[in-house]
Amino acid sequence: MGTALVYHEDMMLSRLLWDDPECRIECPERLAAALDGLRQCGLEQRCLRLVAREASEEELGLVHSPEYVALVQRTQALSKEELQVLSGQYDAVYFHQSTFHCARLAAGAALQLVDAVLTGAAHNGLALVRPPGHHSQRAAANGFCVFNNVAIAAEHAKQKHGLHRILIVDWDVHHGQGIQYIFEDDPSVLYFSWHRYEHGHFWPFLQESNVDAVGRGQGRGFTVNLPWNQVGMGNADYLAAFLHTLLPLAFEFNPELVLVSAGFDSAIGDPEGQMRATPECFAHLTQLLQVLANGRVCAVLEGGYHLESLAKSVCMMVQALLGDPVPPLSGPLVPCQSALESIHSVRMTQAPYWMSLQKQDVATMLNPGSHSPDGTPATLLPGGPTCEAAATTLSSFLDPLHLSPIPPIRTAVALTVPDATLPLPPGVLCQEGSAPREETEAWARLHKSLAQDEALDALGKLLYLFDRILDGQVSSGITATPASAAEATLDVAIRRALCHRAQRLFCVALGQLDWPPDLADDRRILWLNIGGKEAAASSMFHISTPLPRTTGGFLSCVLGLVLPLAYGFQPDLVLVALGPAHGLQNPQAALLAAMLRGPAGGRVLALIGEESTPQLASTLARVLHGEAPPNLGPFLMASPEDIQALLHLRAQLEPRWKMLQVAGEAPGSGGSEPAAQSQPTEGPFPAAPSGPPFWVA
Ligand code: X5A
Ligand code: ZN
Repeated sequence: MGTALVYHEDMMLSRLLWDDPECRIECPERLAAALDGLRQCGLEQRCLRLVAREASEEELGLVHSPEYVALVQRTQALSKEELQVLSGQYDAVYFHQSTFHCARLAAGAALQLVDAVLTGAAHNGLALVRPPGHHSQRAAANGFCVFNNVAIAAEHAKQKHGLHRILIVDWDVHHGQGIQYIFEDDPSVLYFSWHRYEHGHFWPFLQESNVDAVGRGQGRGFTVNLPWNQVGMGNADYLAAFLHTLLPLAFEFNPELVLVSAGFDSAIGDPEGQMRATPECFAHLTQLLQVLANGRVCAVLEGGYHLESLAKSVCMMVQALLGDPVPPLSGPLVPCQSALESIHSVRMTQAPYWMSLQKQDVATMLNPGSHSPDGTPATLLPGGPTCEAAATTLSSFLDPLHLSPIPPIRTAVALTVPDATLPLPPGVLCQEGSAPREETEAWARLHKSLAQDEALDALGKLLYLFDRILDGQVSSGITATPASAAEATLDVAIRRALCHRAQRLFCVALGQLDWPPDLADDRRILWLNIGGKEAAASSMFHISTPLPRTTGGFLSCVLGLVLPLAYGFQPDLVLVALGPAHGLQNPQAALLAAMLRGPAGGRVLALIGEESTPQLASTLARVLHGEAPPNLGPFLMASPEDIQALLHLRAQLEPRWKMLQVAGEAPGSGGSEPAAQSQPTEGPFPAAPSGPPFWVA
């Protein structure tokens, strides 16, 4: 079991035989670059390599008309001149004598990948293919695409594997109108696409790429379009789109399989997209999708025309699929106004179809003054340089093609009573060591509750594990402490990290845990208590919210509060502490831990109560190690109180934590400075001590 990589070198055979500036970019070197990148990073070798097969005529017929398949088949025997004439009948398409063979391999690769994942031969995977597929339609080639690889794979998953809910995430920078048309009335396929749109002025210039195309008939609400109306969208915009539009719907939909139309023309440097998301962003997007469908994520290459950007982005995605910790995102994570306008309009347009969006945007609804007389929302801000990121050279994001160092140990479990029967996945280390007695005792003197033997033992283990995380030997860990000493142990952990030059520490404290009062003004610590009596923020760095009682409420809390705070803070390290009376079910704790791997580059320490079940330790170990969290169970809408709590906190915290925003700011509301320059309103983070980041040994 692992990550499948499906490929066939014959897919490099097709190429443009005449001059056509529009089609020139879809070249064989794209596949070579992606594959070379994977080899250079040592990632290809770690995958289960599968040789692509050709899709059969019957399989192509799942989506395409027999006449169209026959037409493409006949192109094998055409002369160059005839190929050029036929190509001219479609929009942005070229045929080559090898096109039929390549396109059948591309569709076959997608099918093989889905078969591997649905039969359990692989956890997840990537099909490296060309030609791409998402623009092609029942009886038409379009936009370099001949057969609709992802649509065929989805239909196959339904018909041959009996699936009922498939999510397609299309992060290519173009609208996959082909996929949209094929599934527009099908409620078993949820299609999400973001795309460069520029109010309809970008290829393929379709009205149905806009946000108001939501599907037809039974399929209404199962097409989700997020049009980008400006170029220059970056990491924060993509993340915000996932957290505030795609993921709430995806959890509610509860897919059995996730297919990704993985185009990397949405990455920085791409001539088509003109966007700014860095390759690391695709690792994060992948990680976020891996919490769905029990981790069954099948990605199929679509576009991506800047060879280095493509190669690096593919590496990042595969790294995430393999379960490695992924590099944190750099740069200020502040979504731009235009992105927020798009996100807001998706939420408004889709709200009638999705419980998870209902009543959630009340506080951030535009005030009446910003509506035009006919009641339609006015554009929030005039066009402007809101998406212009600070001048940074492209090469600094792409060069060199190597991966950041990954700790030799991904996950360690340090329990005071090592339990040999604890079901741990292979590769998880059972840590025996403890910190030196004198050191442990010195820390223990800070708190009475740490004096008793069990607490002291637990502290010694925690300190030892924590130091290995801080040294970069271990990526993530789980440790246990007696409930009576939980708060004190957490307090020591925080101080230990600060001594170790951690600049930013995100503490998610569940249940009855209070934070160290003397650190109240220390902005190196962002403290979030889940399970408090009421939603309250005594400062921008000390936040408390009740534990939501339903799955829907819990998901809104994670996607709408915890992760926006975590990504916005960009911590060096995340501490998740399950304190007394935390009230979390194991699947909830697992989801939280899994999703918190992203913001701090995989550096997560989970602190649990000694009396919690071995299942909890085991579940946390699995997700921190990269496995998918278990399903949360049936989706139940958030209660009005939970929705209120979130709205209340969002309103209070948005001025400082911009990733919480789900709508653009109204003109004149004071916060309309250009996104890239906006600095934390409470001043910069404490000055960094000189020297390398603390986790570099
Ligand atoms: C798969 C893909 C783009 C076509 C652009 C035509 N197609 N101008 O990225
Ligand atoms: Zn594209």
